[in-house]
Amino acid sequence: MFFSFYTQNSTPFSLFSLWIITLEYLITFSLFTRLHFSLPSHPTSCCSAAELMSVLFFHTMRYKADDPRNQCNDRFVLSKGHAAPILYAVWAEAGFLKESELLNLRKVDCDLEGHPTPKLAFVDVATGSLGQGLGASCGMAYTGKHFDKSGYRVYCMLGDGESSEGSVWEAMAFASYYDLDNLVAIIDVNRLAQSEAAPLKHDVETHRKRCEAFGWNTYVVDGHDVEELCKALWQAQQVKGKPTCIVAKTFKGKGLKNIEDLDNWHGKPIPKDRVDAILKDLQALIQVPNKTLCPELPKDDTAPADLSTISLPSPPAYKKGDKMATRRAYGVALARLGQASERVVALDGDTKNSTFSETFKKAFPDRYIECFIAEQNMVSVAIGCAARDRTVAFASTFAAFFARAYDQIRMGAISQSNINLVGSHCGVSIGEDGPSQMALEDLAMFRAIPTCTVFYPSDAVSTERAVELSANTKGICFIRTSRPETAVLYSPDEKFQVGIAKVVRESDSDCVTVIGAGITLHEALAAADMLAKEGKNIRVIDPFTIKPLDASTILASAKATKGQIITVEDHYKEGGLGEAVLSAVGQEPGIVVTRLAVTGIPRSGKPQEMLDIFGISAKHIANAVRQTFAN
Ligand SMILES: Cc1ncc(C[n+]2csc(CCOP(=O)(O)OP(=O)(O)O)c2C)c(N)n1
Ligand SMILES: *[C@@H]1O[C@H](CO)[C@@H](O)[C@H](O)[C@H]1NC(C)=O
Ligand SMILES: *[C@@H]1O[C@H](CO)[C@@H](O)[C@H](O)[C@H]1NC(C)=O
Repeated sequence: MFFSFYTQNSTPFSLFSLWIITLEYLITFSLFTRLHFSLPSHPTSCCSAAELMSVLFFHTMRYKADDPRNQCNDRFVLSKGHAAPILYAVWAEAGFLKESELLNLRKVDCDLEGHPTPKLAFVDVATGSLGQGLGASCGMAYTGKHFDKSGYRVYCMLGDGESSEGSVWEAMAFASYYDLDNLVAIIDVNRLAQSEAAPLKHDVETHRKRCEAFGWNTYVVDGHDVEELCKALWQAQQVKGKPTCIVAKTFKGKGLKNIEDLDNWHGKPIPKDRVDAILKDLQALIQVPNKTLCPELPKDDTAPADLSTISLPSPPAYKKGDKMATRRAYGVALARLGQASERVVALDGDTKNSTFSETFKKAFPDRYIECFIAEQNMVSVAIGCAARDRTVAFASTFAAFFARAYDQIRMGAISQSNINLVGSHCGVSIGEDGPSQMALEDLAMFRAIPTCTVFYPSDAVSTERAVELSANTKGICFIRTSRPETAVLYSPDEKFQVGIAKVVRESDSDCVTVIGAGITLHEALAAADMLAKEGKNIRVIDPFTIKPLDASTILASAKATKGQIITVEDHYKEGGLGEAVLSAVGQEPGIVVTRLAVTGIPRSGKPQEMLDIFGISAKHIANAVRQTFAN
């Protein structure tokens, strides 16, 4: 309440005594929070931020301390996640955690882990791989401003060392481009990083210039001056049209005698023989008796998320034999799903007319976020948008370019995020654009993500169902789409499920099971036609999801075809469809898996030429089948 006595660029002038008392409590609290830092973790990284955290959590932010994930609360992201103990300390002070619980920090049976994860209700996104918190905060702020249209604000704390990450600057550019005036970044400029000083040391002016150059309203403050912090954070709330950055000059290990501002203390516990003296020093500084601090409550202006299943409004409108690229079918599917739920949003990184997310944008311009050519940030923004189930986010680009966001995707899994990533232009079948644009590692990459479901639809009907299933599937979903036009294989009423394959060609006399997906499923069907003329029948399987893989359908088919399986994929051999099949049948005796896959670095050429050169076309599949007879 006292902050309402601030006017721009002035100090408080009335109820001064109340103000002073509150300040004293905040200062006291910041000392208390420092007291927790005798715990083993990153005490010096916490101490520099004690005042910042105190002011944020007990002066600036509005939230329900007993319901940290309430949709109306202000959000806080600790991007410098290694300072986790300070986050745990404020939530203990807020009353959500028991103070005694803090002593179980980093123990195997306690969720107060070394870095914050959403196992804790007050954590929306996992942090600890530096440079990712601000992108996620941008997603939350964009969602608050443009989708929820609510008053909650987003605060993100970064380290100065961390701000060397390029992804931080992708996020800085995004936030100012979208006028995210509900977003505040705080850089804890404590000079030191892990193994040496951060490049700018205490040069807060250069920090300021950089932030201003990126379009942010910027304040340089003494990060240990509670009153200055209260004022700067209050002013940030008044600014319209720009995000605010608080460049806070601090000292690493502040308050810890013979440790403060010294090298070589990053991530080190306070030596046992020094703890007592340090605690005594800190306690001596405390001037007022301890008192519970109470955060202000948020406005109740945000509705809870509607978590009901999202279904396509009608069956896919395709006829068998129609020609359509799965990438184009993705756009149609997402636009149709967008009719079913307002929570569906799309993001893209300037490839919307290639991935066809443009089709969604045309239908729902207000629910499309252009992320420009910054794929790492796009993934983080999507994670932020999907936090607290506020949206069902689909982010698309060329599948190859998700490789550069792999760390963000990995952190998305730890964040328990339900984002959907859609990668187009997979494999050599894109043709003329050449190897830099071809995704040939993406299946391996996404299969290795623990929470990930990997869809690889082969026609327009199954693409629609993949998009629908993905919207309702927990964990990260990846949908691999293809550039060439291919025939529709399924009728509109065909049912699809995660982990259930389709047998698309079979007879009583099949000699081999061929498994293909996307373009190679169509090559397999062409091979089946060629072989049928020679009197050889093959069974052809569309796995639909590569992870989970339908091992039982594959095994049953293999047993019906003398144990012979041929896999064919527009992907490198390592970690792709063939290896997924191998690991599914690995325990079974008498099964032989022959794998056709891309090897080496491809080149430009016509799609069909590429499939031939890299040994995954119908001709090669037919030869591989004939070979199994020769053996
Ligand atoms: C992407 C990434 N690289 C490296 C690390 C290892 N690491 C953890 S903390 C740290 C130093 C961080 O310095 P700064 O951002 O200044 O934070 P401080 O602890 O000084 O507040 C490093 C290098 C990491 N966690 N993430
Ligand atoms: C705060 O007060 C409580 C009881 O009022 C007391 O048990 C506790 O030790 C005090 N904490 C500190 C750090 O002085
Ligand atoms: C995307 O749109 C731009 C601008 O209209 C156009 O130049 C480009 O060729 C389009 N790309 C594709 C793949 O259609």
